[in-house]
Amino acid sequence: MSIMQTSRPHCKKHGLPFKISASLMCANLGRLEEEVRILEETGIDLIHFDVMDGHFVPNLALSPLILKAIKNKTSLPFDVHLMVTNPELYLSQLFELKVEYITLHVETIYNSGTRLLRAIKNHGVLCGVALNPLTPISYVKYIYPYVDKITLMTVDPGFSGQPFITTTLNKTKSLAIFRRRNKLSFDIEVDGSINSATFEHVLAAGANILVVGESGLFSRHENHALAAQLLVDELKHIWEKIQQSTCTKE
Ligand code: S6P
Ligand code: MG
Repeated sequence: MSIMQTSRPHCKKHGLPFKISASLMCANLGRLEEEVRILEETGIDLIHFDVMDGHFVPNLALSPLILKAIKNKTSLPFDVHLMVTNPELYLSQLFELKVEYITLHVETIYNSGTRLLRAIKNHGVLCGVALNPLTPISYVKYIYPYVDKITLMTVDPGFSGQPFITTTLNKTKSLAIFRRRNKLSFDIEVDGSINSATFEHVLAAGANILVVGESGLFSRHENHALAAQLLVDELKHIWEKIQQSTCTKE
């Protein structure tokens, strides 16, 4: 096991000690129902659902209306990544839709942070906080008691297809060390350009939820069932390699 990983349950479907979260904005938007079913059958763990308001980020993406149309087409849990200036405007809709995770950006909740995080937890929803690449991880010291997951953005939020920001790797390592030293159990998720070029680095750094979009998943093959299978196979191979190299070092 990587020195950065705490002991994590292995997923029953693919047998790996980390989760794979598929970014739905990168799927075929013309047949979302079929796409979520394929992802479920192939052993993907979570649906990553990007909501953008054209204000916090200069782009628009999925919306609660689309979420309503597909939420009950799969039993996979949904993680709603809110890239919006006023996340509180969306919470009641998301509670009604019974999403499993809500992930807010720390940059949007300075004035009402713990109140919003507590409201999410009080509704029985798992709570994530995302940090932009330029946001220091020191904020985690103040929010960790309220969260189930910290998402480190490894690109600037707003678009798929951007290059990985390599300085975020040290943030992931530092966060994993903080988690281990304090015997905490929150998940560490990475989002943005998570693909064959970066899997090994982010896993060795301690991430245990990988958000895969265009570059990591859907561009592998036009048949997305096959694309997802190729991804799972590659991740198994990479995880084995990481374990072997850790054993050799010990
Ligand atoms: C970006 C968004 C992400 C993307 C995903 C795209 O703002 O939060 O979830 O959908 O990162 O993947 P890729 O492989 O194109 O970077
Ligand atoms: Mg996202």
